[in-house]
Amino acid sequence: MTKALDSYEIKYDVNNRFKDYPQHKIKVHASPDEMETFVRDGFLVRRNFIPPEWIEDFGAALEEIIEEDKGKPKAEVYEGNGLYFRRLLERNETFHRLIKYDPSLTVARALLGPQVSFYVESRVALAGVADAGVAWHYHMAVIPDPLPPFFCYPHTMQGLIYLDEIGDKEGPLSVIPGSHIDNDPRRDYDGTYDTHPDEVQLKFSPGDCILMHGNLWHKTTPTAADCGRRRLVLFGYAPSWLNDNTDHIGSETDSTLIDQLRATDPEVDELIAGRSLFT
Ligand SMILES: O=C(O)CCC(=O)C(=O)O
Ligand SMILES: [Fe+2]
Repeated sequence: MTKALDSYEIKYDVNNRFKDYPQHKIKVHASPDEMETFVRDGFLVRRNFIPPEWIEDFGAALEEIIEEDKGKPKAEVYEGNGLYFRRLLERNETFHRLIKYDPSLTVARALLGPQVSFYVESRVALAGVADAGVAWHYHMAVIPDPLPPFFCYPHTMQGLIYLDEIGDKEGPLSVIPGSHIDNDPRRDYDGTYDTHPDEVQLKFSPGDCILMHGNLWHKTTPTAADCGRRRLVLFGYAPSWLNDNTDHIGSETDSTLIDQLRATDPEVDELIAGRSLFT
């Protein structure tokens, strides 16, 4: 019997004359079988995804960020859920370790293509706070009805790294396998904690990760009153060409000409900045 492959190689040729038709060789950190499962089910669980010392380092970096955000007017504190922290690559260089982290980057490139963009965020639910959770949802709530002829299905990949033990009290994560590829994502359980007949409940140890498609339906079970803290590093990839911006070329400007408009008009913000989960 031959041993199953735990990695494989993809060679992408890209049709870009201006970059001399680049070739991207990717050693995918997953077996072909695992990738097939990911494509079908919409997720892949990775135990011990990060080196043990990173758990502590990410936790320490998060502690600093939690402190920095205390009392800030735009700090994200959600009753019945927890705290969120965005743009962590800009806030602490400890998270830069994830930028070229092959166990996730190569999987993202195998799923989305060689050119992907990347971000890191965090969700924290505090110890001893009951009923903190996230009801059924999916991340790419952007599918219009009717579907435009050239609609670009929101294929993205996200990763959730847990820094704490997630047992019954801390609220396991539930996912619905296969729910990421349905073009009609309106469901009667949207925004509820209802039990779903197909849900798979997952518990985690520090350093574990779930990689998932951005449109996989998931929820957490709300926390118990005697729960431990529940810290999560959330990261994600999208095709880098989606937000077709040219910020990195041409002469530089520190103009703030558009900033006020963006701050006061969500439509302008979306037109300029792209990613918009909640509009
Ligand atoms: O905390 C978790 O396990 C999941 C959180 C989540 O799904 C989210 O914040 O979008
Ligand atoms: Fe989520």
